Amino acid sequence: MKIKSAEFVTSAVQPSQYPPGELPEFAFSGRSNVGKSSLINALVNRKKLVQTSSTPGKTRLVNFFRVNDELMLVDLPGYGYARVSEAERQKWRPMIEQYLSGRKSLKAVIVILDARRDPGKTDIQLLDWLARLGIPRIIAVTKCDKLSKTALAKQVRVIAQGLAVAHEELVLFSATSHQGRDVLWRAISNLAKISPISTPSEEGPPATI
Ligand SMILES: Nc1nc2c(ncn2[C@@H]2O[C@H](COP(=O)(O)OP(=O)(O)O)[C@@H](O)[C@H]2O)c(=O)[nH]1
Ligand SMILES: [Mg+2]
Repeated sequence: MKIKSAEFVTSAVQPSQYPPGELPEFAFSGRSNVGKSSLINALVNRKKLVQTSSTPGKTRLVNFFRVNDELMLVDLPGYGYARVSEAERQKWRPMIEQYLSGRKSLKAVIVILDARRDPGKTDIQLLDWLARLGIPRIIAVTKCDKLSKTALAKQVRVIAQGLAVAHEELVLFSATSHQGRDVLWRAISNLAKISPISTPSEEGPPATI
């Protein structure tokens, strides 16, 4: 995917504040501090399009980013951070639920897990919601650079088993090495029905078959 432009559009707490759903949309979800913002930044080749933080649990908004005027990337509030109150922790739930159940332009959710952690109840619940709503998912395991090859292979199986998915389904990612970036773009482009390599200016005449 050639990134020609990537820009912040708006932050929203409720559907009335969402931008018009004119472009195919992809949302990113995962527990706080999983590396969600870093993954989006790595995808669009920007260091700071999305704010990253070593203090988890800060993002309470649904943030929209437009890429190439072709698609929209959405950073959903992170869930399950232990050091905030239960009431605070529960705030993400209606926000995410509202977004997932009502957003017509949503093509898929990228569910992000930390390579070093076992999946939690909320991760499983999220996958369950998506299945029930009929929303396609892409499961990305990030921070892969933090584990040795052997440890990673082992942990990938643990994660797949915990989520009850085939381990081949997991996209191994690293925001530091950009491992998995192309695989993720290919999956997104396929679902958005846009070409991962060609851009309007690069497109030649249509190929004859
Ligand atoms: N080594 C490594 N660190 C990462 C990676 N992704 C995120 N981090 C770090 O993990 C912390 C949380 O990342 P952030 O993207 O803000 O997580 P978010 O809360 O899920 O948006 C930050 O200190 C990042 O620098 C990765 O792929 N590799
Ligand atoms: Mg974040």
